Amino acid sequence: MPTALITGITGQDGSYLTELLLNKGYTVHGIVRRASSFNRSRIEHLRLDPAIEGKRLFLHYADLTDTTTLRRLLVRIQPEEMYHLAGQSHVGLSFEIPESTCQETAMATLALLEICRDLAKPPRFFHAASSELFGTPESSPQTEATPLRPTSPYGCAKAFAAQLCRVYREAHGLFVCSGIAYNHESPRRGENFVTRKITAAAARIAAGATEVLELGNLDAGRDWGWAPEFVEAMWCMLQQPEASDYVLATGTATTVRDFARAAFEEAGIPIAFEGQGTQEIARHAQTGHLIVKVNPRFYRAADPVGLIGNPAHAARVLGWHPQVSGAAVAREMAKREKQKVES
Ligand code: G4F
Repeated sequence: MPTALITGITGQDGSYLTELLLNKGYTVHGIVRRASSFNRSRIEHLRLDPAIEGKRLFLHYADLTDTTTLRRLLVRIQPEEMYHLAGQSHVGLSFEIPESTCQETAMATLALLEICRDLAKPPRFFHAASSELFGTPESSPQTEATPLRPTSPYGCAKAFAAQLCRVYREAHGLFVCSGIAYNHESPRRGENFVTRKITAAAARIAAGATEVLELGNLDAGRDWGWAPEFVEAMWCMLQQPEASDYVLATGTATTVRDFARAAFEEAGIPIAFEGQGTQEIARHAQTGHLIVKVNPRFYRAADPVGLIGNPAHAARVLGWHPQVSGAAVAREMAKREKQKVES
């Protein structure tokens, strides 16, 4: 059965992709960064399975900037497929730490492509690109042909990496695909992303916590999809006869405000928004209790506008048709979060 190597195996997408590949019979190798505390909770259930751990699932230490170790691993493992998901993934934070974001996201991708170029049998290579490539685009919805106009250091780094992937495909004949993924969420999202921040708070407040949820730009709209569906598309891309780039999106946008409204409603707390801009708040629609308030601390130096993806190419070639989007993502995440708090 095929062997796959995943960078970012401990993240949201890495964990869903590992489950998918193991279910398909793959042997999966994952690269993890050494840290003083373990951050493997998303794949712990797999590591605790004696039929999988050390038999079909192997973890290896390497840092994305440690090209010697990455090269050694690729030479030793000889994967048929490589999924490059790792890197600093918080857009807001990239304004605070632009250099390390670019090192991890842009330069590490280049290093991996260079290593693959030297291999006798290079793996099929998936690169996790992002809607942040488009930043604030001139047209909506965006396709694979929409001009890149990133608005954050993260977006610039992803644009650099995605362009290099195309160049290595065209110039060196490598099988390299970029998945231009719009926001995709799940209960495995980190709490520093707005969807999980909202749904986790909604579950705590529904269980009696007295906190007030502080958010940034409520007008921000995103094309939110369901992460387990996105990893299926990643796998499909590497099974095609030809490599290509694909927009992965649902084609609908929902504001942070509407996402929060749906999540709190699912948690049993109907909320009503009032005020505007940094003065905007949301109260419990019946009791009048303050539930959400805007804190300018969570605004970004620049925030993309008009990000909606057109997934027609993925639908046509991969047969990929995402089913869960926007408010349905909010409701599903809120439901799972509530079950977690209650259990
Ligand atoms: O949840 P977010 O932090 O996700 P963002 O910035 O869109 O990035 C995510 O999706 C990208 C596209 O797939 C990925 F490339 C990237 O790696 C990451 O997975 O923020 C979403 C929106 C933003 O407009 C932000 O300004 O929510 C707005 N927002 C409003 N209040 C907030 C908050 N974002 C966060 N994180 N926290 C808030 O309190």
